[in-house]
Amino acid sequence: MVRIGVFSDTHIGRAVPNTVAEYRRRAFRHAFSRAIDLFIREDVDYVIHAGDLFERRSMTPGDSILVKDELQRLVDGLDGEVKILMVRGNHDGTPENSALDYVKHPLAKYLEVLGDGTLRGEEELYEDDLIAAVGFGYTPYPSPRIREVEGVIRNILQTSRAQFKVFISHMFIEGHQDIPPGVPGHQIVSLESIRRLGADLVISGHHHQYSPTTDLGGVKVLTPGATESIDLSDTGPHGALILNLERTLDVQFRPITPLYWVRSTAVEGGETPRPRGWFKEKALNQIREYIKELEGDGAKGILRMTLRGLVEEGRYDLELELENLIREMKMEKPFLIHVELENSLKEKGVTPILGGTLNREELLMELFKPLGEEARVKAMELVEEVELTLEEEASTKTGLLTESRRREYVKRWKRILGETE
Ligand SMILES: [Mn+2]
Repeated sequence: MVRIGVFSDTHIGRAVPNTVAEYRRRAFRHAFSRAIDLFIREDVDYVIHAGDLFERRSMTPGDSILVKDELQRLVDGLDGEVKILMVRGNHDGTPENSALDYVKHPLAKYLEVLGDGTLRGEEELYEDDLIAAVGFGYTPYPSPRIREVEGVIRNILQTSRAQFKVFISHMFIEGHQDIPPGVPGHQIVSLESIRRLGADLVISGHHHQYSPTTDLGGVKVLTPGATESIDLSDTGPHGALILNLERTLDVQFRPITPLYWVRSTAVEGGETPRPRGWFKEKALNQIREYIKELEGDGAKGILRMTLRGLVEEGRYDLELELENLIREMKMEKPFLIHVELENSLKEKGVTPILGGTLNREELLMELFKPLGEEARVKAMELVEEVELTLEEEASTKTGLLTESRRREYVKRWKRILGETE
């Protein structure tokens, strides 16, 4: 029997939101260590990480040392009888400048980073008697790219004489994961593309929620999800997978107890305009409830609270008032680490410029309408790319990109608008 420990999206170095940066950094480190504990306890033969090991833009030297030490602890705890396979995620950096290099070299004997060769169309394979593995590193265009290299992948997997053929990737898979709305088609890979690869097992990171196994008749598709809430709105549960491979594949999801609770809640005002005090009262009650639960459990926690509805006046004053009260509550009740307020209130009599019911994609479509169909598609693509780049590369202090990076996008925007320089 072969035992494989699988995890993904550990985002070591993530420190969002900024107000509780160091709490969050510790929480991601904690989850990583608990996953390593699990793999040692389960005496696994392989560990697979499906990308976003790090969050490169905010990671510190301490973060890479922690990961290196923890992987070394894994190797030692299993008497050197383990192989670690990884692919690069969008937060690990580019193929030329990947944070995975920080741990790859010190652990070279045990660790193999796969996937960037495959993206270039090369035959890249990890292989022993038991398993053959092909990786597929992050690309913003996985759907067309996988079609281009599918022949290469199928060929090396088919020629391998290993017992189990594994494909490791960092991408969205249609019909398997619950993909958030607004993700463009070229970022979503179809199950049909997956089926054609010739793998027995397909593992994908990128999606932060664990998805139960999809069985394509011979091909099993797995998403372990993240080990900790990446965004405060993530519901979890978060954890790692233990796979037992014999004739059949047995998949077990093992939750990881987080270092701090993360909870998301909302105060819903509905369509009726309500006074400020109404929202304040509801919000404070929900926070008190949360504190009670935390105290009961002896746990510390972060609460994300969305305010929605129609307020009679002073939506920003309300926010300030609440923030002051929350500050006092935190001093008094140290179980409460932080409340992240999302103020989505509308004020009575103030109509938004564009209809308030549009979702993000509809709003962009509306905004770019005057450009005409062809330019509109390009503009939407540009927005999406800028958004992704901001998330991966923006300075954690200013939230901005470097001048040279910005210039690239400005140039493209001008081209879309029909200007040539
Ligand atoms: Mn991720």
